[in-house]
Amino acid sequence: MLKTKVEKALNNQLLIEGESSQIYLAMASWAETQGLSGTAQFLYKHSDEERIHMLKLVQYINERGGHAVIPALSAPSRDYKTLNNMFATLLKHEIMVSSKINDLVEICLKEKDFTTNNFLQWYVSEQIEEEALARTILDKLKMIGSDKSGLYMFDRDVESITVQSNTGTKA
Ligand code: OFO
Repeated sequence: MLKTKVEKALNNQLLIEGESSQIYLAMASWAETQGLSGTAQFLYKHSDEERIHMLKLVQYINERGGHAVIPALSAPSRDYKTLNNMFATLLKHEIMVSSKINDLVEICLKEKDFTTNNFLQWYVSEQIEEEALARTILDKLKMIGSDKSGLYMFDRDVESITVQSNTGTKA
């Protein structure tokens, strides 16, 4: 049975993951309107992954005798100005998510909920990978600068940019 404090914190994380999914969906839609179809596909996929992060939490909370409450989600920004700006926003968002996951782990340890701590370790590793991926993409965009053919190739290849292809840590 989940302790109230842990259940509340997990429900809060569920909201963050749901909002992440909406943010990436908004980014995908913006990219598509800019003719960046590769980037849009990358972000649609990322949005689906975030929804799965949320779903895992919903099921975990309920399996442990809690109640996963499905929250209202706030509207994400609709305009991201430039690709660079959008991925910088994405990285900042992932850094915020990582810190929320760390806070959640801290609560579990304080409450001696080692099962939930164990469950959360998947999110801890996932965050390391997601931050690394966002940094890799930003580095690439910095290199490209305003070079149109570089941007064309970036958009064509972004779906295959993975942490493994750049750091050797993950597919
Ligand atoms: Fe982008 O990460 Fe979920 O957890």
